[in-house]
Amino acid sequence: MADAARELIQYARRDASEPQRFTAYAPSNIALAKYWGKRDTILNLPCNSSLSISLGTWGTETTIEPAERDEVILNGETLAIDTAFVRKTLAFADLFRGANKTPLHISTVNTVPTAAGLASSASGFAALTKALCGTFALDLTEIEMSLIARLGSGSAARSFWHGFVKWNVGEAEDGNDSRGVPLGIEWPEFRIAILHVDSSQKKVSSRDGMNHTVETSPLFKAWPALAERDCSTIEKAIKDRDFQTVGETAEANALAMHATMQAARPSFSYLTSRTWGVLERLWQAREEGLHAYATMDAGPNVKLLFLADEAGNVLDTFSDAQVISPWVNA
Ligand code: 2P0
Repeated sequence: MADAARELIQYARRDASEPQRFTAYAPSNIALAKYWGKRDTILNLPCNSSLSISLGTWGTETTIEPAERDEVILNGETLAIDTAFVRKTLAFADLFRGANKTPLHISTVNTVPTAAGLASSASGFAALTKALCGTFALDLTEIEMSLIARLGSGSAARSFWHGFVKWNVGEAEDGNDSRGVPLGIEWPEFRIAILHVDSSQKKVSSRDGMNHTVETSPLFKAWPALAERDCSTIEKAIKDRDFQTVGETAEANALAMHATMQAARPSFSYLTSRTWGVLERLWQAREEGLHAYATMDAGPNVKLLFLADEAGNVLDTFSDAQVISPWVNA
């Protein structure tokens, strides 16, 4: 499925040393300009560029070591070998371990509070890629690892750096130019707050939701150009430290993405009545002067974007908000 990735991995193998124990961490990320829709569902090539902010100490830590037989552990619990998580993890490890299939013990710990509903495939596949590179002594740059992790989950391409990261849409058929690039900009006052709405398992996976939208939503036709424009607007506004444009564009972009799903046939939505209740509260508070904006992903939870000096006001309006400082301890 991924000949280019296999070649890259083969090329990067430094020596024939035995696989070794290795631990790696990758932060989770939230897109300010969303990835929604693939032009290639095998290689996870997107229809548009996207731009995210990483969540600092909220992410995934993965430890890999050679073992007697394959074993996959998630948050301390050994998983049955036929679960979807194990199958996906081992299929991805196969890209690295080649024909001799070295048995591996793969332990994944999500450092995201479970209630936040953010334990993501993005940090998971990024940490897994880094750990596999360490275990098999591969000399790959972050950009190269981002290309490989994209094959596991698109949004993982953005989880190799702290701060703002752009995933360029790329043009190449094999996807070699479709990977994350850090903007290299620090904005220490930037804050994200998670407003927890519901942690029940989503009914439509983001992968299925994306594909169904591309195939059936008449509104999707407008999405790639709009998303590309929003991505550029947000990138420029970040460079200009223009928070209002970042917030307004990110909120509009998220709502436009969710509108493409509502127009799908049949329609579906990750947003619930409670999500809309939170949004109405936010919009009311904004009319009264609160300087915060919302974004939502493939689930009902709301993420607020604001600057440090608004943190008190955000907590006055949403007392249960969990505030993340992306640059603290990152
Ligand atoms: C994003 N999402 O940009 C968008 C916004 C969800 C909504 O990336 O099929 O798990 O593994 O490439 O990366 C979630 O999709 O999908 C996602 P696959 P992924 O963050």
